[in-house]
Amino acid sequence: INKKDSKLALTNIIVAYIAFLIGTFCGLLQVFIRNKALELPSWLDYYQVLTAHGVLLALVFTTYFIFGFLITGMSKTLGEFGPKVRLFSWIGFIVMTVGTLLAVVMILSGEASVLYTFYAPLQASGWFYVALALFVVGTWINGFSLIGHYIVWKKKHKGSLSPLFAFMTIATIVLWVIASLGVAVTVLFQFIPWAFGLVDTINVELSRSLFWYFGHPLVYFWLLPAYMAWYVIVPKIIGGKVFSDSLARLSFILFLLFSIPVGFHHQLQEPGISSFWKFLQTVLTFMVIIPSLMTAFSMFATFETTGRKKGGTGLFGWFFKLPWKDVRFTSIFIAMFFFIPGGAGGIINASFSLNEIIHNTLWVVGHFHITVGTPVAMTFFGLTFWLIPYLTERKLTKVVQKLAFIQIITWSIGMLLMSTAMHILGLLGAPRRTAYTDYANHPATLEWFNGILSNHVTVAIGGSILFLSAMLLIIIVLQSLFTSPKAVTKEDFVEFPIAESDVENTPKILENWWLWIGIALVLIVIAYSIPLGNMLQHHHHTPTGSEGFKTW
Ligand code: HAS
Repeated sequence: INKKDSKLALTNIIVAYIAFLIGTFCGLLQVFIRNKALELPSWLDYYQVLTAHGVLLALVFTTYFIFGFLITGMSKTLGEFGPKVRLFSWIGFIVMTVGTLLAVVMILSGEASVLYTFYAPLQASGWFYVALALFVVGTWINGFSLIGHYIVWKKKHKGSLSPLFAFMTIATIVLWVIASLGVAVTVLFQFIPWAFGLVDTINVELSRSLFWYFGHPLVYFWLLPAYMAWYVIVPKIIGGKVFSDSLARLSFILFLLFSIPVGFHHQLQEPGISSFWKFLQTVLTFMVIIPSLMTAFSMFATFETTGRKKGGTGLFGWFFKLPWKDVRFTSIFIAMFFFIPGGAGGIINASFSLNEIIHNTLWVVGHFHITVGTPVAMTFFGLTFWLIPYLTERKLTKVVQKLAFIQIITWSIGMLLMSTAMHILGLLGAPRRTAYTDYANHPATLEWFNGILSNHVTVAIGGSILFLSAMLLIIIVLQSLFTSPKAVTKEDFVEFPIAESDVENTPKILENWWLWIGIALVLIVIAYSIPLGNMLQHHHHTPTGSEGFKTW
């Protein structure tokens, strides 16, 4: 791609990996604190480290990496950026980065130990919320510049469907913009006035609801770029084609429709929302599972058809024809594999009354380490291995490939140990998010840790292996950025793999954005308007609300 575009993409990816380095280090501290093997110095607090870990990995690493990947793919599939698009992407990057730096300063100075979910009644310095607002506005500028690039392409190619990669990028950005309106509203109208002392009270239930209106689709903002790699890049690496262009597009449209009106499934234990609305959103949550099941089906179909084409016979012969020695494939395959228990866990969480057993326990922490922490993160690793050499025009050396194998295997083992322990401890009742990591040594809690898999040692061993794996990844990133030899011959150049996708039978209606955005908004209004209206009203009539919440 154009050099100027690759510089833009690389800068985003570099920030992602700086966040990854600090974030994973905080993760290491985390497991040792839980194990009581480490006492933090007095100027550091448990919740501060936990906040840094969550914000840097779940929010900063993911978002920057996603933009790096989308920018590269959009420049590759739709052609190089025009000067305006490029300028806006840089402005977006700068606004995001000012926000990120301010947020990191606030967290490190102990002024924002409110965890990555930051909802009320926890309160941070007002500047932390200003930082969040800047970050979100930066993503919008970045997102709209990608939409602008797409519109320019569409105008030049009237009547034709856009390439699958571009279509999926737009769906992801639209999802993000609609979702982040919720967090923007709560930050601007609730948190900033409250944290700067302009008002005395905050409507806690409303803030949590607006947060989760955003917080759930946020997880699909992480997942969809990973799915883009699964749908568009993996088939090319294994020598096949996209299984079905319409299926792929339809699944992204279903995410757009059903990702947002489901936030209450994070609030099933909160008393301020009536069961009817919780149940409605539970049903919609089950709708958003469908596009993931479609994706699983599509992946199996791609693997089987490609494997058979390569001569695999019998029931499972095709399986052995897949390119297992190619780390670009194996990494993402393992990522997919982790999503089977990850997704099943999600279905358990969403199952209304079952949620009572797992809510606020370590199970949830286990769940998100095998959703965002492996399927998504390891897909991003799998992309990193070739994406950075592609952008720096360096070789993907044998050494890097070997290191990459060790990296993904250690990550898998670490995650398996750590998340299994977390799931079991959670079922036994161990709470998440508490600095009382020994649970005051209560006899009932001590028993939790007697199991072979369910003890803090397993978590600590898992966490340490993960940290080593993270450092390996940093070495791979540094080598691909600076020390791998420059590509000279044609074979040296690393390709950006994009699979062929037949659009002949794809209905044009799938690219009718206004239609889908319209339906998405209707669903949001149905799921949210009455319960949010109730929250606004009830707060108004709560006489003791103000002082009560202030002292929480
Ligand atoms: Fe979740 C909590 C429900 C998916 C992330 N989730 C969280 C939190 C995070 C998170 C970060 O209903 C914690 C938030 C906090 O801090 O409080 N989640 C779901 C459901 C899904 C789901 C129904 N979650 C995700 C994804 C995430 C993510 C994706 C990140 C990227 N989650 C919940 C609920 C809670 C929750 C409740 C609140 C819990 C509480 O009470 O606090 C679904 O989207 C899952 C659908 C997925 C599938 C899997 C399909 C499988 C595929 C792989 C195919 C494999 C292949 C390889 C082809 C149905 C696509 C095959 C190879 C072989 C060899 C077999």
